[in-house]
Amino acid sequence: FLVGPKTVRIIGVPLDYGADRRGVDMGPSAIRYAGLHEKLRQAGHQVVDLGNLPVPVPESREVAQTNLKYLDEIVKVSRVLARAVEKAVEEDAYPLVLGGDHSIAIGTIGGLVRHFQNLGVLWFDAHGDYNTDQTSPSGNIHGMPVATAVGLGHPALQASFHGRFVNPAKIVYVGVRTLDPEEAQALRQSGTTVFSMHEIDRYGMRDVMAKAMDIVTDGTDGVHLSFDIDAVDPLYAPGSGTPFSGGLTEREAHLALELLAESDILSSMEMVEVNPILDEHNRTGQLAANLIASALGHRII
Ligand code: EXY
Ligand code: MN
Ligand code: MN
Ligand code: MN
Repeated sequence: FLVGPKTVRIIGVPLDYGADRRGVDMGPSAIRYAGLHEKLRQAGHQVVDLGNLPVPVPESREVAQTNLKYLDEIVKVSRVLARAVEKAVEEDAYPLVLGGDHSIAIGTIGGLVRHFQNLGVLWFDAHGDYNTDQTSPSGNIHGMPVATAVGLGHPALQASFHGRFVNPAKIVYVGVRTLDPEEAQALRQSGTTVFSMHEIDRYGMRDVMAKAMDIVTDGTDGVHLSFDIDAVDPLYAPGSGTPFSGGLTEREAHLALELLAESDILSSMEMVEVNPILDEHNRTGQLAANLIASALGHRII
């Protein structure tokens, strides 16, 4: 097996409070239905599914039009998720978090930094997710998790972090192709590394991943992969609420994750923003399951 045998602990987070479009709350089911467990077992892993965390439906809540929409709900779920993720890594299991919108990364990474001293993060996304309540054009918290993870933005969002944040120099983006103006400015000053689509076109995915893996492994004691399915071009991943053209091909995405599997550097992973309502016969759910399997060493031969 490519990737050393792991106890993969699946945690579903059916949350769509962080996004404007409904439907990503069904992402965990769509990814499970695509045969996730079987593929992971074939790759030599033990799979334990904790089911979904309880998340109240938005229809039972009121939306206040603030620059932090559904703040209380997101903070509550983040706390529970952070604890589940922390417990998993403490028990030597490999957390696999299924979203849900990208605001769930606040809980996932909050839990991870309570365990790892110096966490590396690979962030696959069309977007930067580096807004704060001060810069966000939408108030949607799924545009804010990376800023939160480095300690920027509203303190309420940082509750899960217990005062320990990710070093921006250990964050690497792959696939970025759209940023808000103030977000771009903040990112330029952040110390993170951004491999936008330009770098992927220019150097190829293989070289980009070699550089990315160097950065996130150097001096770190854990590496988290946060994969927003909108990193992949909408041609291959139509089931996403924030599609943006000019993205990764299906093959580039697989190659990136196969290279990660070969080096076996990941200690946790999350797959987010799969929206079955916008999908075509669960094509995007299947792609998400296949990408997770690739990252965990699944091979056809
Ligand atoms: N930058 C925009 C905002 O903050 O509203 C869009 C963010 C979309 C975030 C997506 C899922 O990665
Ligand atoms: Mn995202
Ligand atoms: Mn701990
Ligand atoms: Mn995105």
